[in-house]
Amino acid sequence: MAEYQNIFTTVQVRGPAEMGTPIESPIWGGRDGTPFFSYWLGKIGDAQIGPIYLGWTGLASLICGFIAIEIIGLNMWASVNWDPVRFIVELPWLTLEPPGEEYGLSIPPLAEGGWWLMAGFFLTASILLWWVRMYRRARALGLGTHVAWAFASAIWLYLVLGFIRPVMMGTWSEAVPFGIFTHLDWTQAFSIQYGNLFYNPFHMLSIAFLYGATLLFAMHGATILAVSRFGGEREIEQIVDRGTAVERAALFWRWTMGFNATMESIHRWAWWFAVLCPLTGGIGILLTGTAVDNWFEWGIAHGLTSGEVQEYPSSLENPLFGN
Ligand code: 07D
Ligand code: 07D
Repeated sequence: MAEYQNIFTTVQVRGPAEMGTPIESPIWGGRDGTPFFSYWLGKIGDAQIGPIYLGWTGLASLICGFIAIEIIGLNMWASVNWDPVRFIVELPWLTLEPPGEEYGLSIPPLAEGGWWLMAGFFLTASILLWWVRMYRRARALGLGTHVAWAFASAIWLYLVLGFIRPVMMGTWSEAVPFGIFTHLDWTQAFSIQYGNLFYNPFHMLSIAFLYGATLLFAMHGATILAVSRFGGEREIEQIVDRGTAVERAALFWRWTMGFNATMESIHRWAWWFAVLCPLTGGIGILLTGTAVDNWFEWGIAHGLTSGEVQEYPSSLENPLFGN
């Protein structure tokens, strides 16, 4: 009972900290920090904070991530003459740009993209090391490695955007800048330069999985909350007993739409939709400029559009196609 909480039973019972299963680590003791309890975090999750497993890959990842953020941040700060107020106020507009086209895939001077290349290297090292950490922690706990592989899908899109595609195009200048609004400008420019990304079928697939993942998450989250009055978020006994929260949840969907997922399959639905979003997206980006130069023309050639585009609002000129 002490560990049972839901939104209706917000009583926080304090017992001794739960240290988790013992682990063997020949080099490093493994977990750091004395656990403590947070009332407010207890409102949205487990009130116990720590201990955390740092380990070598975790430590190396944090160091690389810190170096990357440091390079990006200091370059941004330098760009406003080291003025701390402007740095904070203008942060969303500040940027660290990739090298110009003239440098191809060579290493440019620091101020002309060299810092960007270095930041990218450390950010990538940090992300990959974090992936190794996730994989290894899952293995250490005897889990499947599903979380690591889902993360790998996001890393795939990230690598396509910033490394694989630029290498295939023969220039770092194709890559994404490090900046909050400039990366949006890049996204917009990319779409226009390659003829409107909406006609890229893999962008379509990626969007379908993005929207689908949101829908599934809403349905699943709502279903479990709806049966939490019967203890639906609890585990095994709910899954095997008749008349339980889980059976009601399943019946709800069978009655409303004829079909219901199972307690296991709903999580496969969620995993695949989420994973397929950046996976298909990465394919779409990789094809752009390498196999297909203009998605609008590709759309005409493959019958997606006649080339006649209805303009909205009809009173305005369309800046993409001219009039
Ligand atoms: C809520 C989990 C927490 C993560 C957060 C993001 C940073 C960046 C960098 C100061 C859902 C932390 C952000 C560490 C700090 C500097 C230089 C995840 C949650 C809160 N984008 N994008 C954002 C990244 C790309 C696009 C926001 C990263 C592509 C559009 C944030 C990458 C394209 C919009 C951000 C990346 C693209 C955004 C909120 C990497 C096509 C928005 C993100 C590494 C895919 C939205 C101002 C969020 C926005 C937004 C981060 C890549 C398009 C700054 C780290 C190049 C259209 N992106 N993005 O909540 O408000 O994610 O922008 O690939 O409208 Mg982006
Ligand atoms: C970015 C994966 C990498 C992130 C990693 C995380 C850190 C920080 C720190 C926790 C998001 C690293 C994290 C470093 C950690 C802390 C604190 C995943 C990322 C590894 N689009 N579009 C997509 C829509 C248009 C364009 C995908 C919609 C226009 C480009 C998605 C619309 C133009 C690209 C999507 C729309 C355009 C995309 C991204 C509508 C611009 C991409 C999926 C309604 C004018 C990307 C194939 C994703 C892609 C992408 C949605 C419109 C351009 C489905 C809904 C036409 C260039 N768009 N888009 O998961 O894959 O991203 O395309 O108009 O590159 Mg788009």
